[in-house]
Amino acid sequence: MATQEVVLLDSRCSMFAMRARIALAEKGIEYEGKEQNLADKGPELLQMNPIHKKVPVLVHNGKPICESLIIVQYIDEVWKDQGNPLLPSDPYDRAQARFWADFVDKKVADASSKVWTKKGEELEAGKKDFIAALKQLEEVLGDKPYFGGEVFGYVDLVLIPFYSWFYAYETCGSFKTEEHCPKFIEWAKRCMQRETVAKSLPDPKEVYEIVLILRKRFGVD
Ligand SMILES: N[C@@H](CCC(=O)N[C@@H](CS)C(=O)NCC(=O)O)C(=O)O
Repeated sequence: MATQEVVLLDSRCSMFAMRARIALAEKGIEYEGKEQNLADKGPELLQMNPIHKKVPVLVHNGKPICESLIIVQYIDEVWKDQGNPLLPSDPYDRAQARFWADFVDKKVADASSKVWTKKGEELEAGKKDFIAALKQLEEVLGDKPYFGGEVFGYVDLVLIPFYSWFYAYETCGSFKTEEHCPKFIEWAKRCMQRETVAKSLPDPKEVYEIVLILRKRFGVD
């Protein structure tokens, strides 16, 4: 393959950016990571993602690709001969994997954000929805080691970044996920043994520090 210039507009504790980092690691792609200040967005982010103005953005040979699910699929397609295929080859299995990735974005992301940004009844409702979404995912996982079956795949990659936020969710919401969803935690620990995942996720305490700052900024604390 000709020389590739790969840049990731990144943010260490963004679960969406973590997805891009894991996918790049899975394919063994060398890239330049550029940490963005989301409280004061720089010109490169605004130019490369003028619609949403969010990270991650993958800039491949000068051209931007936005939205983490699209970025991961792009990486899987462009570097298809490198490393583990992330999406299944069968069209039906691929559609199912995309469905559950969409479920993660709609249900897990939404409920989990309520767990650290809300209080009182809204917090309780967020916790309930969060646990319900994880229980649903446990059902999908069944007895398989990964959502991808015997191998780590697209849904595993899309979901595992949330695990680095569990300490913050549990501390803010005073609950233990493991008491409700032990199989989910077993799956998460299995994924964390994978080098590509372990090196792409931040320390949960680092996430918690940021959550405390954001809670003050949003007026939660
Ligand atoms: N749907 C987007 C979500 C990306 C996103 O929410 N990124 C956050 C960081 S976790 C961000 O850049 N926030 C800045 C802002 O909202 O102004 C994706 O999957 O890439």
